Amino acid sequence: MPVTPDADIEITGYNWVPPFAAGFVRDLRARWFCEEVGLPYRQRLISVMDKPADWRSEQPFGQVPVLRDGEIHLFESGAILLHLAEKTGRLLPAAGQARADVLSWLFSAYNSVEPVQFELTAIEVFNSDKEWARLRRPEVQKNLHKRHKALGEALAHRDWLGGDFSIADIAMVSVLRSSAPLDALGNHPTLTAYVERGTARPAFQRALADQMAGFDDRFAPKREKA
Ligand SMILES: N[C@@H](CCC(=O)N[C@@H](CS)C(=O)NCC(=O)O)C(=O)O
Repeated sequence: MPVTPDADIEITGYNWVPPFAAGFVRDLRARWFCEEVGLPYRQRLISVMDKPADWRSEQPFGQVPVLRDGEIHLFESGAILLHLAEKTGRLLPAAGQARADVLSWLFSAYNSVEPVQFELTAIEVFNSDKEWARLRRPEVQKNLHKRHKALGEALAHRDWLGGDFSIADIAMVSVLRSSAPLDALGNHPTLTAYVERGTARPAFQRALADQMAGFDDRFAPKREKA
């Protein structure tokens, strides 16, 4: 139900991405929220290679996702999750320590885990053959292991970061699952189980299926004939 052509909420994603990115584009985080709470949204799928001319007026860094909610417009998937949670009163406790916990973990996904993981991605996926990558790799692996260890300890006796499932888990599971190509969770069974728990949720599965259904190879860049 959430993908609904005349819905008030519009989520912008891509109409095609290279295979390594399919299923990981960050509009998935907003779609996942909508699926969890049954909030209808329409999708706007743009070209990653040929974005609308004025796209930076909607997303200053030229990226996705962007959310439109009537007159309101937001970029940054974390801000979008927060907006949707506040709008619906779901997946974010209303007040007190419970709310503070969810906000803290939400920001930690974006500020304390994703950047370290991204540094390792830059090394392993995009620059693995470079000399600087060989020199930098051990330090980054150590830093990421420390973050994962701390997170594993926080999750040792609970299923979800804030107690109940929340927007912090949408963000953190999304960040951690994108480390799969790095094989970085191998030493952290608690985190592997957490990611499995999150991605087994029917709402995640529906959101993923809808993102994948939006990719169309007809929009792939045409290769020059050799
Ligand atoms: N911090 C941003 C990151 C957005 C982002 O990295 N978007 C990627 C897709 S997941 C993108 O549009 N990449 C294509 C580009 O930068 O041109 C968020 O969480 O929304």
